[in-house]
Amino acid sequence: MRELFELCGADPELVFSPYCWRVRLALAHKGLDWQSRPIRFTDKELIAFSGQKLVPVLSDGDETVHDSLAIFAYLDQRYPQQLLLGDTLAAERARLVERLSFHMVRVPLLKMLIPRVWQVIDPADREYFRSSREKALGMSLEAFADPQGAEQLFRDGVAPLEMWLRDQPFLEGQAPGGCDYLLAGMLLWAWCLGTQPWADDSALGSWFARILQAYEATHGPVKRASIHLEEKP
Ligand SMILES: N[C@@H](CCC(=O)N[C@@H](CS)C(=O)NCC(=O)O)C(=O)O
Repeated sequence: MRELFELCGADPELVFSPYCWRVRLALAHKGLDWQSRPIRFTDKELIAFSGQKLVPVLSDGDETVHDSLAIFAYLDQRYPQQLLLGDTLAAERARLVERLSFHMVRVPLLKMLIPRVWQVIDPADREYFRSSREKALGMSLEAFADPQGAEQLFRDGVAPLEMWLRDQPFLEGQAPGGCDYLLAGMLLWAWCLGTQPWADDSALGSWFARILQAYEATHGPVKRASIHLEEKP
């Protein structure tokens, strides 16, 4: 059996982690099915078998793999159809895209999404979420969150991608590959949390719609949160 341990909100059907979405998209790309095992931030005992504390964790028969990019590499090695990363050189390029997406897209989105994450997580997770994120950020959630300012940061971060996608339908060319899913996972984070800081009629918006449509065609509609932001962290 193939199981994907992934982060959920108070509603177990609301899975919103960008890293877990990368893996869902990668599994769909390979035509592989899986059982979702939604876990909350503090359900660490459910992934203790992986020897670490973060999701995604893929359990595939006797194999356990964590970390989205490591899971891409594992899937290519175990299921060579429809490669995600390809040869060593392509895998190194994907690592570069992963790092760039972390700084150029994840940081603006985090500034935008913190109040939304706060809304959807189980209230029992909130103390852990606050203390772990404040430790990592070196400041309070209130000082870091900046939903309005983050929109400009996001636009600046994705500007090179917008130009790239005006010339071709996917980051990887005529068909989607690993780099598309590394990035699309980040955007699905925003999407699932009920927001969309890109325009439908932008090249990025059309690209995202193509990836989402392909996923939904085989796996059904993606669950989105409807959020009223009166309750702040
Ligand atoms: N580099 C890892 C990052 C994994 C990661 O940060 N996962 C987050 C989900 S958004 C997590 O498990 N957070 C739980 C926690 O912070 O305790 C990957 O690409 O999979």
